[in-house]
Amino acid sequence: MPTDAPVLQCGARRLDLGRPRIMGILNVTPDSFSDGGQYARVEEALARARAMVAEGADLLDVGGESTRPGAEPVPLEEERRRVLPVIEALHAEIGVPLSVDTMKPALMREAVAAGAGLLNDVNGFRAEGALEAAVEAAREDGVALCAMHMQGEPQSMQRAPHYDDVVTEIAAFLDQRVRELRAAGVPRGQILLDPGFGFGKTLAHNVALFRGLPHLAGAGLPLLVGVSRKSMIGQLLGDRPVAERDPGSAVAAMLAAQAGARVLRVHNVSATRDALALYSELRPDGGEEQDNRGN
Ligand code: HH2
Repeated sequence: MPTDAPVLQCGARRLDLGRPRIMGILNVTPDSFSDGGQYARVEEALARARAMVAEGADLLDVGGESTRPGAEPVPLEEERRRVLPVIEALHAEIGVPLSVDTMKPALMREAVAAGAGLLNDVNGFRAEGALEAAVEAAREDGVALCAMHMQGEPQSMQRAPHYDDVVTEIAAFLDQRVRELRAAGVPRGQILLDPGFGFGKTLAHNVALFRGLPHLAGAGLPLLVGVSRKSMIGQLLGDRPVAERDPGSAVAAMLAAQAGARVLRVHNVSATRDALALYSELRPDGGEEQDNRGN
């Protein structure tokens, strides 16, 4: 489904959303649920980033705090130490927009100074000072903001999530975030929204939400979807372990694109690129969008 924001302004860089885009995940953490510890050193992170861009990543999301269910919060100083040198090095070397995955206002500002063009906050800019920091960066530096829905917080969010109507409630939450950002002066072309798969949601909630993606996309702002390797993929495939969830994740990314998502946040970039390319070639309407074969 088309949106009315075909280009996302990410600081000095721009992301054309005329076709679905791939956000490669770069977790510089010791404990992320699927790739923790693999890219903790700057050189390892850079090598991984180069590989993802070569495979077709259109932007990279650098995260220094795992938000998997039950994860312990990371102190600011430690998150800084993990994330900032990687963003600086990537900014100097790699041309795609860079996103920072953080809930901390101080780190948001510092990451933008280091070269990040997108602030990705799984907490939807609700921590004290986060909205102010994000709005300031959006207005002064033209960075994009991704506001995600989460019920509860990572440590406890999967204990007993509850919704009367998950799609309606999350649509209302996202709408409220947009109103606040717009009222604070953030242009529409700098806003991305994310329903937050797996963040305070049971399998049934995640499935209902996925089926509701056309409804969420219909609100007009570009949607980011992150289901890569998540437990919903494992559960829907009969308790598939994390290491075996990439084919399912690629199919889910393709289905999300078909339902209107504009940015797919994934670990396995090449599998996602192939799935999106085939979708673009084989879709029944003949494909109105550009192809996905190149970068
Ligand atoms: N999911 C994770 C982290 N950040 N950001 C957005 N916008 N949307 C998501 O769905 C999302 C996100 C969790 O996945 P991952 O980064 O692989 O794991 P961890 O939190 O353990 O580092």
